[in-house]
Amino acid sequence: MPHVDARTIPWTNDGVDESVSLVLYRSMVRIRITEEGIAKLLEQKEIRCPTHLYTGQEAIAAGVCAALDHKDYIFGGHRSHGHYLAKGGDLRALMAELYGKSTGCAGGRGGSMHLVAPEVGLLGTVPLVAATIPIAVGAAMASKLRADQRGALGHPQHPRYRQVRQKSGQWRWEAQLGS
Ligand SMILES: Cc1ncc(C[n+]2csc(CCOP(=O)(O)OP(=O)(O)O)c2C)c(N)n1
Repeated sequence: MPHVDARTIPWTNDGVDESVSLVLYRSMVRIRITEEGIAKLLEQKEIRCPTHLYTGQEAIAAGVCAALDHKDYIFGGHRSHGHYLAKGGDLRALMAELYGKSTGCAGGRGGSMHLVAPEVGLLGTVPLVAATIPIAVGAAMASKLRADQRGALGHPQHPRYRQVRQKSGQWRWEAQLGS
């Protein structure tokens, strides 16, 4: 799946360039088809780990990940198959993780809610609600200190979000806190 760098997208009042729309659409369809396949496997009890599907939210992950630079960091919550795929995570490693295989993205130890793909900037998904907000701020802070210009995107779900947002603003770290 080619990565779209949003800074090169010719945005106009009429929408986006057709080739960009196609890439975004493919990203959304890829997530939907994957989720539908996983839903069947769950029904058949082939996959047994606790799983939260991303069906219906594909546009968010596809659009947000397209707006990020390839090296930027993202984090996810308990429902993050879409973020993993849209950021460029390997599909086979995702499926292997759901099956609990050692070839899974987290070595088969994490399952659906503990995905990781550092090679594409997904540093982890954490099912504790809002836990990734302070972690994303930390990753942004580390990037700032290294001066390697990576952004970090966390997942607000909680009042703690406001508290960390204040800290983030106060320290001027480049963390984006979006859904
Ligand atoms: C700190 C913490 N408290 C409670 C839970 C239990 N819990 C799991 S999912 C969830 C709701 C999350 O809602 P939302 O962020 O809107 O995501 P959705 O599942 O609706 O996509 C809760 C409260 C948790 N995982 N972590």
